[in-house]
Amino acid sequence: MKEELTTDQQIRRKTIKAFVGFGLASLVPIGVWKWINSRPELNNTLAPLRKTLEFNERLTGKLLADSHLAPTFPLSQAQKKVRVNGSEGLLSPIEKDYKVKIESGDNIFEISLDELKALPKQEIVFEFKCIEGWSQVQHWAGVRFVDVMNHYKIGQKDADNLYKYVGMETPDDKYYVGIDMPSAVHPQTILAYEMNGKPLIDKKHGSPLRLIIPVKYGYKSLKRIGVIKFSDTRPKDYWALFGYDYFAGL
Ligand SMILES: Nc1nc2c(c(=O)[nH]1)N[C@H]1C(S)=C(S)[C@@H](COP(=O)(O)O)O[C@H]1N2
Ligand SMILES: [Mo]
Repeated sequence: MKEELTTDQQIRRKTIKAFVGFGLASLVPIGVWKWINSRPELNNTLAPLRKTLEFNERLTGKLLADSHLAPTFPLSQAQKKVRVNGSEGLLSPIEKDYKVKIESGDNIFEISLDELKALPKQEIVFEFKCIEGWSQVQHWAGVRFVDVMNHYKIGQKDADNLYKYVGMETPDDKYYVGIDMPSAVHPQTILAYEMNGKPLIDKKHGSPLRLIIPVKYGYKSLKRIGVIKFSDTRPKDYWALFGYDYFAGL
């Protein structure tokens, strides 16, 4: 016999369904699903490599589905005059032949800015929040960090696991941050090379490449990335050494 539901129960079930549907849809924008599901280049990859990549994607897919998105804003709301804060690690001159050093296990190499710019560009307008008490809607663009990981096959400890953390340092190692992996592969986490639609040329804002990580307070958004290293132990973190929260989540 079919179970009889009271009107109240029916409404509750519908509401739960609608809520779950809406919740999921709002968590992962369509672009992310497309990104997870398309990836045509994988079809040409050698079988064993493809397996780890598929694993990697299932994993990052799961992490993405579990993650929340920072609110975004219309472009018109982005501040033209972007506030500056913090200059640790920005005082030495920028090398002419700027490259980011990567350390992922035994895989140690460098990536140029042009190589990063060749990957898909991601824009974001979000509210940048400094723990010192100011915030500002800002417009940044660059490459998703997770895209860099997948493209260069870095950050994978073995066939089944990603490293637990990513450490980033300025070229002179005077400012440094540690980022937990779920936040590093978050779809809004980008290595930014544009601010307000123009190349990031301002040294004070981290030219030529900086981290933008909207799910965390500003002190994690390291300016002028020199080194990116993966590890299972917590990388050193400038402000955590002064007692600020290591995760700095919003
Ligand atoms: N290299 C470096 N990155 C840094 C800092 C710094 O002192 N040096 N300060 C952090 C802090 S506390 C904030 S709030 C943001 C400010 O970024 P902005 O100057 O582009 O506003 O950069 C972060 N990244
Ligand atoms: Mo800050």
